[in-house]
Amino acid sequence: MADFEALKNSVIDMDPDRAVELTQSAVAEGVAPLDIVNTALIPGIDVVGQKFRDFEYFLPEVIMAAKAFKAAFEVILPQLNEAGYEPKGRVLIGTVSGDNHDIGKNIVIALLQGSGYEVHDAGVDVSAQRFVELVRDIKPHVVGMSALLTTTMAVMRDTIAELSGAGLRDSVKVIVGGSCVNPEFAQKIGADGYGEDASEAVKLVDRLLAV
Ligand code: B12
Repeated sequence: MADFEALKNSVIDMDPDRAVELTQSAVAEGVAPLDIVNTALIPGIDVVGQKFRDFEYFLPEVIMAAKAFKAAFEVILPQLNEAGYEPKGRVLIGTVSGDNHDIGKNIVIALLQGSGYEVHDAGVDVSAQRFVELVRDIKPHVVGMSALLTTTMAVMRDTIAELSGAGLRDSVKVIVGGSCVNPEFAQKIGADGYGEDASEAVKLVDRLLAV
């Protein structure tokens, strides 16, 4: 009998080896991959997000828990694909040009993947032109931009302008985040939304795509 509670706790306890072991045995028992994600992994990372907000967990704990989550998710991913798993949507996300901070972006990616999105990581130091190229290639439903440096915030505005110039603005929802950005700035540059943290990012994408 698959131990969902133990698997959930392995994410909360930041234990990738245990997470992989429990996921492998659940898969071997024939548990549906989506059940593993929805019943154990997402509830686990949700608790981690909550602990982070409550200052009970700090950055190292979140990164380790995200690693445990990712390790288990990698075991399941081929099964999900075989099961004809349909992602909820496609998201492209990157840190804007001039900015190399990626810890927050990576947490957003882990939570979006965990909640069923296909996420393409554009990496860091991504220029407006590069975002446009990637939107053309990947055709995401949502583009997310992260910035932590006030000096790089303007790249978000430039990217939206470039997307409009390329005739692509209406084909994607644009969301922004990072500690130097706020809802007023998002509105001012014509983004479709702002997410304060990774859980908010997931809720925002769900809302924008109405899933
Ligand atoms: C770690 C860190 C670094 C690391 C980065 C390591 C890495 N791989 O990311 C290193 C040491 C390399 C670094 C370098 C620099 N840093 Co630094 N750094 C930080 C620090 C301490 C933590 C950032 C962090 O990871 N926070 C934790 C994550 C989880 O939070 P987050 O990024 O905000 O992400 C959350 C939300 O914002 C949101 N989110 C994030 N992105 C997105 C995107 C979307 C679409 C959505 C919806 C949501 C969302 O969800 C995330 C998860 O909840 C901050 C200070 C701080 N307390 O914020 C300074 C800070 C950001 N750094 C700063 C500076 C100045 C620099 C340097 C210029 C220093 C220097 N003189 O060299 C360089 C810049 C290098 C560069 N070109 O990018 C300043 C920025 C000031 C400003 N406002 O402009 C800060 C604020 C420190 C300070 N108080 O002065 N830094």
